Amino acid sequence: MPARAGVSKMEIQMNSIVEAVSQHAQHDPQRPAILFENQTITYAQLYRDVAHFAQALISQGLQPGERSAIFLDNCPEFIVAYLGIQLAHGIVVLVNSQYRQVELQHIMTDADVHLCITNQAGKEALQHLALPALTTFVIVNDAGEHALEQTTSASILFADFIARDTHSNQISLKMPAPADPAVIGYTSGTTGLAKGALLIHSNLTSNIAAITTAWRWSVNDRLLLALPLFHAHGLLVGMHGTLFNEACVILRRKFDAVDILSTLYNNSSITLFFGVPTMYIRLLAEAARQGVPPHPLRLFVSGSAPLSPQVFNDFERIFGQRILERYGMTETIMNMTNPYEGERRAGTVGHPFPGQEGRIVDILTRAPLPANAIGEIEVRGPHVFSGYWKQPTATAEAFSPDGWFKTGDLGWCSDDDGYYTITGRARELIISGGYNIYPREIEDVLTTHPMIAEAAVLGAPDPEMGEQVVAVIVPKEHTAPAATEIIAFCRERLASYKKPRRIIFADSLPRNALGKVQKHLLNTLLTS
Ligand code: MCA
Ligand code: AMP
Repeated sequence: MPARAGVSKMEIQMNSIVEAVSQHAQHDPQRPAILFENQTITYAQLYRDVAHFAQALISQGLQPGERSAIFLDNCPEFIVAYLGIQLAHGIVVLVNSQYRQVELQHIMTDADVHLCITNQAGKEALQHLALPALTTFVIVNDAGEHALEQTTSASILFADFIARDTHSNQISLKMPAPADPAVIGYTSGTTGLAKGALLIHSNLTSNIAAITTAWRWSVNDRLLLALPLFHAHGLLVGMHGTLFNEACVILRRKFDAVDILSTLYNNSSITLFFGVPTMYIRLLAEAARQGVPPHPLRLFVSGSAPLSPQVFNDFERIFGQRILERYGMTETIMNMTNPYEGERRAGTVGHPFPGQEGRIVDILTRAPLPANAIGEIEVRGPHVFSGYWKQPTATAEAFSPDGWFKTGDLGWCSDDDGYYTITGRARELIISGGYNIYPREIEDVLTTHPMIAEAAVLGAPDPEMGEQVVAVIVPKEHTAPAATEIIAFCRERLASYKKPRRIIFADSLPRNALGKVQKHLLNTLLTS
């Protein structure tokens, strides 16, 4: 069982992140946990709000295992709601704040969400959909006084929700158990409909304990966090690591290279920064523009997408530090990491975290492969999720008979020192700026357009985002809609980052004898 850094393992037990926060609040109540804009939130304040949020949910009728969604950009209320739902024994559903009609309709229905913590704009987007089960909105007022609305039974301001019923503060709270369900992260799939990956509390605590050991996270660390909290990277690594270790996070609403660079330059208390490769590319460009590199940090970490050796080397040259690249997934949180001490090797993701395993298997026979051979990466350990929400068949297909999780990523493991290198993907997936985009989801939307007969979506290299979305369109009856109209059509229905950056018109799509589109043949269109 994970223990707090610097405190005897016998003395303290943490079966969940919320239990860690509760213990830190007792141990050092005035220690700052979250710095956000002009607010400093201590561990005591954080736990008090979390407890009130949990009590308000229970008095509202929340049942153990019931799902509540968070559809918000980064803010302290996100953390309070996240931990409060877990303390009330509910399950948190994470929703990317850019999601629109198609994603929102699917996730809220699939997870059977009754209560959503969001802002006024988010509530309006959700109210336009057919979601009869979603009856309660807790509204974070992030747009100033003008956004204040009347409290009703269906809609209550966040501040009123945690303060509204002094009697509910008497409700006694019980910490979640290690095997209790904690959070569902939706991750898209080949079917076009996202699947909910259900993580239990012990997945979260075991993984953050492994990360703590590997990266030497301690109470003295201060993380500058501009990753979105609605994905695993920002929440289950950045925020969890901070709260687990009684450390401090400087939380940003969103990433802005100018702000990050000047904060790193001016604030020497920061020890950690985590980002996706696009963020490092932007920081390098901004450092070149300003001509001033920041002070060195204890650790810069990159993940969610491949970090090119070029960016790795440029960063070392300009910032004087080697980025630590690691590899993760929503279903497993963190899988592999370059060493903290020892060689951080460009283009590799290092070794499995302590207490976790990795192997390479043949993609067809599923037999383990010898070192240096390319195959599919499989992982095993206490960090691996318990299954896809309400999808027993997909869950069974995702695991080998002896419990290895099939990541869908291709790679190899070196025979001399066991470093893993990711070489590609066994599944069709575009990663743009650290966001996963499944072509099928966009193709399904495109083919609902009245003037489009067929559509195929593929990824093309992009110097800043890594990859970008390209759509090949076969119009109906020779009258093609304008490319701008096709892009607007996608943007209205899906998160804006999924919209095609480029549209290519074609007379037909190349198909094999079984009728499957041969995307490798379409790749030639990208260069023409
Ligand atoms: C924003 N836009 C994008 C992307 N982000 N387009 C393509 N790819 C993107 N990633 C578009 C918006 O749709 C919008 O278009 C315009 O850019 C401006 O939006 P804005 O929000 O201002 O963009 P930004 O702030 O510049 O965002 C770039 C970003 C962001 C900071 C790199 O994409 C980001 O935070 N990425 C990190 C994602 C992440 O945390 N992934 C982890 C998941 P328009 O104006 O036309 O509407 S993977 C994971 O969790 C696993 C466990 C792991 O291994 O980490
Ligand atoms: P998600 O499903 O959003 O959690 O994204 C997980 C996927 O991101 C993995 O399956 C990989 O394809 C990719 N990924 C994460 N970290 C890395 C990395 N360091 N290098 C290459 N791909 C990565």
